[in-house]
Amino acid sequence: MKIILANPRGFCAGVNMAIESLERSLDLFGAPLYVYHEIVHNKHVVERFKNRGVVFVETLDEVPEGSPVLYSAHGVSPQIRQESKARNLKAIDATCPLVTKVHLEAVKYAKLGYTIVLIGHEGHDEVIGTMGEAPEQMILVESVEDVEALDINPEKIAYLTQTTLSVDDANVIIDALRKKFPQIANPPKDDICYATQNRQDAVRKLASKADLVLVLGSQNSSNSLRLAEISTTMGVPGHLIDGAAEIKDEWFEGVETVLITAGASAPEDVVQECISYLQDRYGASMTEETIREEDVTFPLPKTLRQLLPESALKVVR
Ligand code: 2E7
Ligand code: F3S
Repeated sequence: MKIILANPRGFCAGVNMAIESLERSLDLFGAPLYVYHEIVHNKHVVERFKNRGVVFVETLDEVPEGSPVLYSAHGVSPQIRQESKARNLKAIDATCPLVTKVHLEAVKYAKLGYTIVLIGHEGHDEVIGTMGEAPEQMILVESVEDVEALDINPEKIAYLTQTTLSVDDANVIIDALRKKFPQIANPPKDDICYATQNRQDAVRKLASKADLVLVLGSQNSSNSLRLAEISTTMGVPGHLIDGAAEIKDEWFEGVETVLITAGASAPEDVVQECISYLQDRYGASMTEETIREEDVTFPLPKTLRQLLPESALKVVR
């Protein structure tokens, strides 16, 4: 058996920054430390932090008045920021800057009186946060059918997207929007982030060389789900797994080449664990294929930088 290891895979700049923010906050404040929503959508990351005294909450009233609270990488709505202020919480905002960019676009279009169509997945943390920027002026669409059902004034209309969508699926919806509203506005640069695009491009390019694709990531990770979907759509079965323990022997009948990749929230150690498993069980050999270099880093949140000594500050890779 041959393993092709996809690159880029795994942690993106936003995840590195969010995890580093939580590490530094734990050093500074100690446990228990509260985080609003899962810091990233990965079972291992969340479990490891839980074991160190991090408490993940779904509502702010679970956080004791006056305590520090971290916002997850997926961002929060202005309503959450207000509630946090009212409870006197010390907010540390680990929102990915590429999500903040979408929030700012929503605010800009809303101020100009636009109706904003957000392409995204209902109930996802990021979508809830972004919709909160202009709830009266935003409409969520998930499909072409949703676009067809839109009944809005086409004069001033713009679209934005969730950062982790399938590029291909989003383009189909954008085409439908453009057909229905030819004058629809959109930001100069894509909202689907560089990390999402690169991980998808790698699967699109490499899956055709494989008989099976293993995607490391959790079931609630939108970007990871998209990677498994893309390979399956290409006719190469894609399985989204949290780790080697979920690998099933029956997947490997007649399989000569396995592509392994990981979503933006999946730690590298679980990737390596899968490789070791396949090497031990099937004597697999491995080659890594890099389709693009990534060199993106984000600084720690300002509130955290102000609390840390100068010597502890470094740009997070
Ligand atoms: C933040 C954002 O945590 P994830 O699995 O999140 P998704 O959005 O894919 O469910 O991955 C990292 C990440 C991606 N997007 C974090 Cl807005
Ligand atoms: Fe940010 Fe994209 Fe990662 S939005 S958190 S860089 S997957």
